[in-house]
Amino acid sequence: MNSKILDKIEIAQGDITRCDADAIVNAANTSLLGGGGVDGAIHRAAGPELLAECRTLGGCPTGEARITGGYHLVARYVIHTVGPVYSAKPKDKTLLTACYRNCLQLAIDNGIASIAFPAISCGVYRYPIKQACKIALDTAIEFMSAKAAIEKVIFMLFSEKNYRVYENYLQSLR
Ligand code: AR6
Repeated sequence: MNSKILDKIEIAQGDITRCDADAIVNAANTSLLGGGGVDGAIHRAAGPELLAECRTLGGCPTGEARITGGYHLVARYVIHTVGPVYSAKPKDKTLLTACYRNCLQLAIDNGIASIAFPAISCGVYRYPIKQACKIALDTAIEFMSAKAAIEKVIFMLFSEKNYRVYENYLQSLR
């Protein structure tokens, strides 16, 4: 494994709304009009201006991503993506991979050097954390191996259990 790529990845535990990356990723739903979990936390921290901008976007299909301002967040941008509701079918992996890829591509398109991801689909949408972690890290590594523009990808896990899953998987790649 290319250690220079792995050095661009950071695993952290905490609240993504406090993260000082250029962009934080929101695990949204197809309406982009807010919800619970990390989506609710991001909208609360960013303020009502975020919802106002989201209303202009007309939603987002599962697997795709959209970008808005960060408003009252430390992060300048929010990249909203819609993960799959876990169904134990092969399309889950295809869609979750697309979420990570599309967020990273939007970051490059907008000159974003650092981006923080939550564990997309691993809450209300019930994606098993070990499978989702492998998809998240493998996709980020593959993407950064092909395109060098992103300097830092942070995976911000809310729970200690999920943090350890990511740490263990990253260690296994070193
Ligand atoms: N910072 C980082 N991670 C968080 C935070 C936070 N502040 N809060 C929760 N998490 P979820 P999903 C973790 O349910 O499964 C919403 O209602 C959480 O522990 O937020 O993609 C949307 O509107 C979990 O590991 O997102 C959709 O309807 C992870 O973030 C639906 O939920 C994702 O959990 C999306 O479901």
